[in-house]
Amino acid sequence: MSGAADTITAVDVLVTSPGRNFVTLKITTAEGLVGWGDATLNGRELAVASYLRDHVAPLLIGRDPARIEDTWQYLYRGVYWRRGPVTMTAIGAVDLALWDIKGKTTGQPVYQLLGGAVRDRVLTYTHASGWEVPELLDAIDAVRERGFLAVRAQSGVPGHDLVYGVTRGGPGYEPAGRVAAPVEEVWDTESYLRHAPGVLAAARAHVGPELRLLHDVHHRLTPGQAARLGRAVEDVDLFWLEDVTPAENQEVLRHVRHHTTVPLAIGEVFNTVWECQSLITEQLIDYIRTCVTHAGGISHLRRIAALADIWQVKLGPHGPSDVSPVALAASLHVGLSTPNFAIQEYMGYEPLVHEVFRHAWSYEDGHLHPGEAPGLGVEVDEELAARFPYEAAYLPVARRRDGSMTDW
Ligand code: EZ4
Ligand code: CO
Repeated sequence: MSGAADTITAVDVLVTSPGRNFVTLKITTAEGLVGWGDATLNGRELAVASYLRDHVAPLLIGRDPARIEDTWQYLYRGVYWRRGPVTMTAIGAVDLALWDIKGKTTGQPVYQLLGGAVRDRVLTYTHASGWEVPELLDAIDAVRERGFLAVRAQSGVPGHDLVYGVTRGGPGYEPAGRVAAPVEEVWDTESYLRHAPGVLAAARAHVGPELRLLHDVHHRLTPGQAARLGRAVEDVDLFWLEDVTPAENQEVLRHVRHHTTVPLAIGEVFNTVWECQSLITEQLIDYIRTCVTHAGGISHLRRIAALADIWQVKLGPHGPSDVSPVALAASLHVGLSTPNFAIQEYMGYEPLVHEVFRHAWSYEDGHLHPGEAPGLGVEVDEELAARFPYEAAYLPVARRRDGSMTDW
């Protein structure tokens, strides 16, 4: 490594769709180092690709890649408008790529640069779903056989054709379908509220006390309904109940908290520490779900973790199929080196995704490890990626039985 500062010489954006869309940032330096970042924003991929290509790439050429924090501040404060998923995902991608380069410059895996490991491996959870309870229990057994110690359980709801997190038979669940416009689902909250506690109780009775069970409500309830559901599932001993209400109005969580002791997890759609602030400092949640991609990268996720640590809130980052293997790697480097990290969501990827993104991270016995490769430990096969161009894909929308829009 030379003492002279390296400079950024090229910034490229790859949009590839090996089964689903991913936006990947590639930063190249004068010394020939390459850093990778994930810029995938599910259903709005091309907005971030344009933001990076048209507004960020020209500003990065000639900069010192070692100045990660200064570049973060430059892109965050410099934009004036601040925050928002498109801006923060773009900044997150740059941040990841620069940490990747710093790791490669120093020959260290990123977790070593973050202070080193505070644990040997990172606990992870995956998804199990079945339309009917017996199918769900089979799905839970299948993931237990793969060694998982924590499972998110989702089922169908009577009177519905489509439900978040579940497919009827068929292949694995993928929220964003390759469609020209969003699929429309009909959603009946009262029916869900009558059905879900029994499903979760059946899951607990089936697995016994040890397995960690999680459930995602996906922003569908009012505060009163959330409080009722929390009470109704208290005996299930959930690891967490996720996104019980939409979290734009965070005051309402006080009501939920007052009525139930069920552990609450929120934040996969948050982009900055400022959206987490009152939920954390008022101890209205137990787990903060911010994703390393959508919340400004490693540098900003660490800031959120540091605030959360003071208030005994733990990190449980988002990790569905739309968070690429590059971002998953980054989340694992944070997880291995952050004391108040609790659990990493890992939905898994189609085989082709593992070929396009060759990664040092690995799964074993219910845990993930980022590996020992310098940097983030993911290399992108650009030739293979180029064979799968972008395909329009959207998350569904949901309507009530009267046809009005509701939260998805
Ligand atoms: O709906 O990633 O906890 N996981 C989730 C995901 C999200 C999708 C949105 O892009 O809620 O399935
Ligand atoms: Co979720």
